[in-house]
Amino acid sequence: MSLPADFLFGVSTASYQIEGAVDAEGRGRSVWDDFCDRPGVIVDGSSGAVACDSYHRYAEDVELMAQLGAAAYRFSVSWSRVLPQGRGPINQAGLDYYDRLVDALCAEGIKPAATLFHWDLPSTLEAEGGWLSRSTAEAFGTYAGVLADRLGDRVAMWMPVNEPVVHANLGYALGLHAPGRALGMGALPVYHHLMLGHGLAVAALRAAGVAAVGCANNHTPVWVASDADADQAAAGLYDTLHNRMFADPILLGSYPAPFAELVPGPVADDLQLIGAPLDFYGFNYYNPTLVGAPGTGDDTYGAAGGLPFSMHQIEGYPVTDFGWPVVPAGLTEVLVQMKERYPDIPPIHITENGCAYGAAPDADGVAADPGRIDYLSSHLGAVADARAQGVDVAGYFCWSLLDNFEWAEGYTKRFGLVHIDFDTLARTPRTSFDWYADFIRRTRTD
Ligand code: PNW
Repeated sequence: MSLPADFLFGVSTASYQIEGAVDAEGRGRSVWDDFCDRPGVIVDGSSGAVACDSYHRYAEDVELMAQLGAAAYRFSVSWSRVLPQGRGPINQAGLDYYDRLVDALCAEGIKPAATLFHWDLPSTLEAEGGWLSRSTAEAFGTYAGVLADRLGDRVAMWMPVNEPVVHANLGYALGLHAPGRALGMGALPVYHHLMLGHGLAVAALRAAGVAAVGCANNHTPVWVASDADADQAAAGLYDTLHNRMFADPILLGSYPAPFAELVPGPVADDLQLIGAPLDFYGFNYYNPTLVGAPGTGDDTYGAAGGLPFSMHQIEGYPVTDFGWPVVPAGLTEVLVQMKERYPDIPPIHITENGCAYGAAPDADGVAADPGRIDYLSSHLGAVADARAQGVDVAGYFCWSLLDNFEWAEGYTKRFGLVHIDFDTLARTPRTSFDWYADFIRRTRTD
């Protein structure tokens, strides 16, 4: 059970979660700036206004990655830093920041891997309906071309949209993330426009001749709460919504039943774009999901939107600081399932996997996080198991390099290999950082 010497090891972050500098040189506002201004939506009342200040401290962060031995860095570009109005005039200072970051990575031999949209939509586009509007998808395609023109000669991997399912569900169906709309099933146009945005971005990136284009979809094995017919039906529906609604159009060029008929717009033409071949399939995994019929579980999802399923707590596994169960076998299970469902899937990269454990430095400056070491080692083992069963997994990006702004959880959940003191912004690598560095080194040389 091992990984090959050429396996791509990386770390992952996202713009609004680490950059700070929200008032820097020409940056426009994003929906996350606006959302954080609403009272009560972020548990600690915080925002990403400063976060890790990586906009100013990126050189230190690249140095940490060099120490780690990371071969790739997945970061995201803030759309409103580059195009303050979402389209139209370019903010050169914003583009210059990503240019410097990419150069610094290349100087260390670290492959830049860029996500174009990790949830921080320019506020001007939200005012036009955000992802409910087709025009947002069109603006996204143009934005992708702007980035390809400037960074296409050096960025090794491109991922248009991070986790469309999480953004659509939490941002537009449930209202727990920006832009804070609680539309329930009324969020369906968002699903399609995120996919159309993906397709238009892929076309723009291909036209510019960039190195490799993929995606970054969240997947979860869906477990059924009981054998009851109603539970099985609800779990099947949730599986379709979470695992197939964004993978089918990308990999098969069609939407799955029963949602296919409900998707608005000139869908047949759009699917041509959306189903264009990719060089890799980016895959984010955290934990399995246990689902039953509405009214049978905690009902966070069902109660919020009158949705046709209900979420159950998974018992019998260790949990992270987030309360998420640690189930490495779930990663093998869902990877094997992907290969069965999509035999022609391109090579998979795990574009996110990680856990919240908040260990702070002790009096000797040691931040010991054995829980994260267990999590990472067992999930890397799960990747090796999937490979042994014939799934081509070519890379793994740990979420995350740094503790950061964890969306509605503010700074209360810490996912970093590196601890951040949010008062001083001091960076302290945890013991998991040393463990991962050693794992990378051993895999490369064994
Ligand atoms: C991902 N869920 O979000 C995101 O891509 C990251 O920005 C985030 O920091 C990380 O995972 C940890 O949360 C998710 O409710 C948010 O299933 C919520 C869920 C999954 C992923």
